[in-house]
Amino acid sequence: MDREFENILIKEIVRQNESIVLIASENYASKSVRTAQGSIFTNKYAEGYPGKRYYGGCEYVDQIEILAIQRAKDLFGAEHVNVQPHSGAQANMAVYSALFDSKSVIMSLPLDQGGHLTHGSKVNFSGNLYNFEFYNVDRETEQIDYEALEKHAQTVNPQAILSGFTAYPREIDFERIKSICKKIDCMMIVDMAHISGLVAAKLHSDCVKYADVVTSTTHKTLRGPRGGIILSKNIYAKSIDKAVFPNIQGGPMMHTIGAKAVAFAEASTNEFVNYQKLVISNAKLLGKLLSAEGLRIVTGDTDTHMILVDVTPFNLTGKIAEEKLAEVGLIVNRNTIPYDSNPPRVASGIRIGTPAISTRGMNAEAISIIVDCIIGILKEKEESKLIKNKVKELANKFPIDLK
Ligand code: DSN
Repeated sequence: MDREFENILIKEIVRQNESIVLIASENYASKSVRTAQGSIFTNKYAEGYPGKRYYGGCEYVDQIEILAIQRAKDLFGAEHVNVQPHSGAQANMAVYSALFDSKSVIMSLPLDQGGHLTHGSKVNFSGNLYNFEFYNVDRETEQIDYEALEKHAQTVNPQAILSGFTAYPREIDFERIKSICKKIDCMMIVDMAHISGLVAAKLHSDCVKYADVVTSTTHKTLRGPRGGIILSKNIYAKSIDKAVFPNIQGGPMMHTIGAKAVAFAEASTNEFVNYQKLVISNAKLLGKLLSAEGLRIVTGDTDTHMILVDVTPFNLTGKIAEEKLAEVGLIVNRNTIPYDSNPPRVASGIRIGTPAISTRGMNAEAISIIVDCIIGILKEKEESKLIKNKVKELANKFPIDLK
């Protein structure tokens, strides 16, 4: 192996092993997934789709892509699946380019209330090329007010309502959103990147059943390789496939598509359902214990893999909290909270997720140690060196195979 590369890799293995990853969008892919992703399928060009490639020698990559598509269809009950998007952002870009033009109005939640960069932010292609109209969470409940969304949608008359968020801890009522879309005769688009593992395990309301088009990453709660997918009703299949290739992408990453196939099979097991149950119960417990210590949990609770924590009761900003926690090996990200008075670089909150620690097998006992460490460092109750040792000790009790 390249020495310089290996030296850095070893440091990252130690970092991942000895820190406690609480970033809601991160996880540890299995060895089978990583083996597939590191396989010789990386050597193959395969522009096009199975049976319709622009290169010779595609007989086995065709089999791999068909396998990934069939497994994703079975897992999510989707009519059509495109497994080629390199990322969630690429998946969203393909969907917009397939379905909308610059005049189309798409309703979405803004970035500072839990939406994603690709849901219409002005610093992103989405906000520059398309016409987004934002809905909001309610100031009091910090949750989506579906009645207000319906009224807003009736006045805006959008081509689509986009839901599925990056920093929204509560279950989304997809059935209700579908009924709004039906009333105003618009499309329903869902970006389920954060919750796709929960949807696969049937522990979250099912968006695939209701939405016209669903996008996702494959590496968050779904625990696959870093990448994207698009699920849709059959009537959108042709235009979405054309939008992915040849419109916005060239050759698909066949090694990643192979790893997606492996991950979809893993996600269809009972073991995966039990894992997702642990993800949710760990997140609920974290929220409860942090709230008992005086931190404010945005929306008061969680139904998912994440909590959003307002750190202002401790006179901290999200940025400072993130930095203090990182010092002792607790890795989170700063996050705006609804109607935040701080800009995103500073933010008043931190987002904490349990997918990665649950993959390590951490449960209630570990959660209470994590909470002690979080409070210890944020309240400066104990020397950071001591807390860092506790974090390392806990991490070492739950090893991960990263070789
Ligand atoms: N940046 C990802 C997240 O952390 O939620 C979403 O793409």
